[in-house]
Amino acid sequence: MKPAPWSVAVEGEVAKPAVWHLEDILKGQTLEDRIYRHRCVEAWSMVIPWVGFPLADFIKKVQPTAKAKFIEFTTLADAGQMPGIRFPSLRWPYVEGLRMDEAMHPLTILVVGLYGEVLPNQDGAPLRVAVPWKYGFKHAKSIVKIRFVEKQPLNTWQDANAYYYGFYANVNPEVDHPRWTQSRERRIGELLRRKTTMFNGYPEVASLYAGMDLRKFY
Ligand SMILES: Nc1nc2c(c(=O)[nH]1)N[C@H]1C(S)=C(S)[C@@H](COP(=O)(O)O)O[C@H]1N2
Ligand SMILES: [Mo]
Repeated sequence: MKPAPWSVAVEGEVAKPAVWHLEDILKGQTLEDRIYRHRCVEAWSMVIPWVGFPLADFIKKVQPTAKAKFIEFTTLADAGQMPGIRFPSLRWPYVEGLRMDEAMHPLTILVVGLYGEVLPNQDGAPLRVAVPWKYGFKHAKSIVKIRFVEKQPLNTWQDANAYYYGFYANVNPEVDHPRWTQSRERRIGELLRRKTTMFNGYPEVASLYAGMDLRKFY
């Protein structure tokens, strides 16, 4: 897969719809090391040293309108470079989404690197999102389009199996996957399973969900 040159189309409820070259997205942007816990919906976890910057920084530049309630990420689906997508295991391209307040939260980052190096192709080069209080599948890799929308987007796993996978996908030890418990996780490199913590141990996001039934909005 060729991660350069790369551009991202910004569309929908936004003051300045445009195609952004990756260099322009990064222009003047300070990159930060962010060491995050990463929790897979399949009950393993690891600690990941991302390199990136707040998604909010980019959102402020493109100026969403008052109608923008959600953000939708569409990712590269190029059968020439990605022969695997000829196998219709999922409906491609892979799509993910966040509510605007989740997207604007300072913990939500656009990622361009890993372990202090440029992001490898398999980890979502050249641009992916990281949302550390949500299961890994919310982390859209190789983003080619960012769309601001009024209605909640249909993300790929919800489309594939809405009973198993919801839109929110917040790490929650009290809401089990239909086929396994989410109360524990296997941290890669450790022998014994550890307890999973609410919002993956990021309680600062709890206020985003005040009053919501997180069993219903899983
Ligand atoms: N573009 C894109 N991003 C994606 C996916 C995908 O299929 N395409 N799959 C998601 C899921 S379900 C998982 S498990 C991880 C897989 O990341 P990995 O290939 O680094 O293991 O990426 C997430 N982001
Ligand atoms: Mo996955």
